[in-house]
Amino acid sequence: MDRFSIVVGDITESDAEAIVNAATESLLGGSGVDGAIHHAAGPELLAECRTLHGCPTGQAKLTKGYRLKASYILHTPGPVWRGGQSGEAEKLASCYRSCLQLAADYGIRSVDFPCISTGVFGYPAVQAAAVSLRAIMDFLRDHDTPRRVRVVCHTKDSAKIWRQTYNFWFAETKADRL
Ligand code: AR6
Repeated sequence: MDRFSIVVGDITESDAEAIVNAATESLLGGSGVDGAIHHAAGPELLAECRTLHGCPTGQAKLTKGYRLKASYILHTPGPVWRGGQSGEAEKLASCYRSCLQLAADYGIRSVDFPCISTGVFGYPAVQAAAVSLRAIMDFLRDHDTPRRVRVVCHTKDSAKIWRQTYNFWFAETKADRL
């Protein structure tokens, strides 16, 4: 899938047209990637977020990117991990689908995601990677926009998990290419 890749980095430095924020339902900022994005985008971001009146888990809302290189931010609150029997997987998949659908609606050509829910919200990394990759791949199969999607892992260890999961489930085999 040449429209998709997994990279290591700081998503606040992304050159994608839109980056995704692993937000909280209030959309009023927090720690982790949310805090880093608000810090890098500047106070105008919080001012716009206040006008949005929050966002339910699994859905997404769009703001401008302000001082970021990215033109837009897609804010999505991921599920809190409660052991896996509380609809976490469906909600996590919904975060990715909602962001990608919003990007498609706005004609956004490139989107970078962080590993939603895998920090403060405690979603186990391997399970999150499998669910998230399935949601991304299903969307890209069915839609032409966005053209490019990346997962920006904050650490090499997390990128290793995502790449192994991708290779196990999604990498094309030689037989697929024949
Ligand atoms: N670039 C890329 N990834 C990052 C960055 C960065 N600059 N900083 C952290 N990560 P988290 P959550 C990774 O906790 O679990 C906030 O308080 C991090 O290593 O940011 O969805 C919100 O306001 C991890 O893999 O988000 C919510 O209340 C991933 O981003 C809550 O935390 C997600 O970790 C959301 O929790």
